[in-house]
Amino acid sequence: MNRRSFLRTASLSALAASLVPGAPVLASGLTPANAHLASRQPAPGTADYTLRIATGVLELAPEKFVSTTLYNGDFPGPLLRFQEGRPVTIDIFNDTGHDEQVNWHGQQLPASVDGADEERTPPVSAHGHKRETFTPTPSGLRMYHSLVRAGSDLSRGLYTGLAGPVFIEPQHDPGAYDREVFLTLKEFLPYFTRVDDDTPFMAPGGMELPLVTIAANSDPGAGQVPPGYELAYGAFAINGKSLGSGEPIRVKRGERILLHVVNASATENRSLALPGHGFKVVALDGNPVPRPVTVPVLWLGAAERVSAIVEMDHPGVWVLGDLADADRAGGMGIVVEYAGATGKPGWQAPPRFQWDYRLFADPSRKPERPDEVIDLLITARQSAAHGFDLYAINGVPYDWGSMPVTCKLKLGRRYRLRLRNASGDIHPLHFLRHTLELTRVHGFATAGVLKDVVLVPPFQTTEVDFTADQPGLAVFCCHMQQHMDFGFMALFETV
Ligand SMILES: [Cu+2]
Repeated sequence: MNRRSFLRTASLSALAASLVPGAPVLASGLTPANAHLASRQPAPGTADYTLRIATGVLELAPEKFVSTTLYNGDFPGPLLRFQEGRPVTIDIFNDTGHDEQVNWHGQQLPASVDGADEERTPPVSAHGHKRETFTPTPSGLRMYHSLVRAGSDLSRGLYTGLAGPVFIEPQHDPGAYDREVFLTLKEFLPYFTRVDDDTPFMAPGGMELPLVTIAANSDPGAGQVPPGYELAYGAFAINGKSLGSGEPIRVKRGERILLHVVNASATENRSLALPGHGFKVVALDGNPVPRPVTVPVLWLGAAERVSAIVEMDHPGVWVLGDLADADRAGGMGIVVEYAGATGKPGWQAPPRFQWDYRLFADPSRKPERPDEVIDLLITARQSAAHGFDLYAINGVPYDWGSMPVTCKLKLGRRYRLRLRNASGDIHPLHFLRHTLELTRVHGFATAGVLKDVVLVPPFQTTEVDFTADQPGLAVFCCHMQQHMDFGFMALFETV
């Protein structure tokens, strides 16, 4: 057995073991007694970055500390700046008692390092160390985060503070800005509720009645059981500080600030506005948009990123914050302070505005015809999984017992995913290791907007195209942790 197949087998048996309570099989193949020491032997050579996964205490505000799992003891994890096409080495230490996966969200990396159990990436084993080497691509704003099943355990996966920004320097940078500011949005102190507070922020554009009918037929018992658990949070923060507690963003009149915003939420869609200012959106999920447009509000589904230039032309002290009053009051904001300005930070609600991906598309372009169309029908059964809503793609909730391949793709072929959402939720759908081009939104054809997370509104069909240019396994899922954990996943394999 060569090293590679050993690793693969070992990681699979560890996965299998993790499904059987009490089975002490470790990914390293060592016994629990000696694994701790052996796995800590540092590999030779120096890594470009080191990430250490451990529980820690985060100070969100004076005298308000939360306990969670962090990278390098802080939130967000360190900003990792890579150069497109230049290999990097990352040392990852896992001081927790669970195997972890560091997912390189938005990059096109081999499944062996991408960071997902289903893709058979060897995990960073509990109390273990792993060294990863890869060649970052594509350029732009990416992120890294924990990608493990949490289920009902709110101390795991994206419910923790395990997230951080990645910026991959492009080979050519248009650079029409003075400086960059990275903002990572995150909630803390998660708990369950049965209140659904999804923000219906995208133009409804009409529900498709066939999808409503499918939803009703696929869950005839809905309404006769309590609603499934939803996530709520006790604290909100940008860059790990609740509004008013951290350092403000200090600016000068006339400056052009390039904001790189990462929504690192486990479950929430977020918004941001800055009174008296507009956001010129230049990239979505790190990919330059065909048509940069200035908007009064940014909207980001879970794991979405926006890069936008703000002209600092409205002096004062302002709150850059979420539109949801309760969340902003709970800390989802950061102060922007002009040089020489004083006083209490001001907030005012922005003008009414409907976020729509098509704003940033090239209106003259039509989508190219794909080689093949794949239908993915999304349904849900209320409270069907121990009180959680159970999701299915084409009638099948994903099975982590066997982690089957859902669909095979042919290398080089252009596919269209027709995402038919017959559930009442808006889902941030994510395809790992690939870039998706939006080709139909709210019933209209569109082209040119490239993303890796796409918000799919309820009872609508959204279409995205991609080229199967990444050999091997790739996860398709809802990026909301509790949807992902309760069935909402498929596994593609390109051969
Ligand atoms: Cu979802």
